[in-house]
Amino acid sequence: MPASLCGTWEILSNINLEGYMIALGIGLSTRKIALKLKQRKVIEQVRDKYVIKTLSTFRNYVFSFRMDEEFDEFTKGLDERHCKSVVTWEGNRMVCIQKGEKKNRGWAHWIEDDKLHLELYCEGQTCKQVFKRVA
Ligand code: 1AG
Repeated sequence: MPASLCGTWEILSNINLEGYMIALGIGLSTRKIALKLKQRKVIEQVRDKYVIKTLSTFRNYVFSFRMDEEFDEFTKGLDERHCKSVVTWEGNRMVCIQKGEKKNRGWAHWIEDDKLHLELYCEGQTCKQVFKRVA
């Protein structure tokens, strides 16, 4: 079982969120706001169900899933698209593939040096975020 991703995490670095948002078709004014946000990530697990919350003063994005089970994801408050998503473990990485209108879309979370890492990718753009544990 990989190191637990569960807990509350605060963002330390955020590389190429701009490119990722452009790939998702997010407009300029929303991108400007989004770039300034201090994101928090709260990851919870009850039995086989995970809840991942991305929190900010502007918007929150919350969803839940079971490992290895495809689910309908609606990226409410983000790019507002519907995806068929599935999350699996690949070694120590929690990997999500988001099938939908946007090609080559997904993300991966893992722990490295006690930090939570996240890569978000869409149509050739990758955003890389690192979080420190706060609880
Ligand atoms: C995600 O995390 C995305 C979480 O699924 C949000 C991260 C970055 C913003 C993504 C796209 C930008 C779209 C619109 C900008 C508008 C608002 C920004 C609000 C940001 C806080 C919600 C993957 C994984 C599981 O951690 O969630």
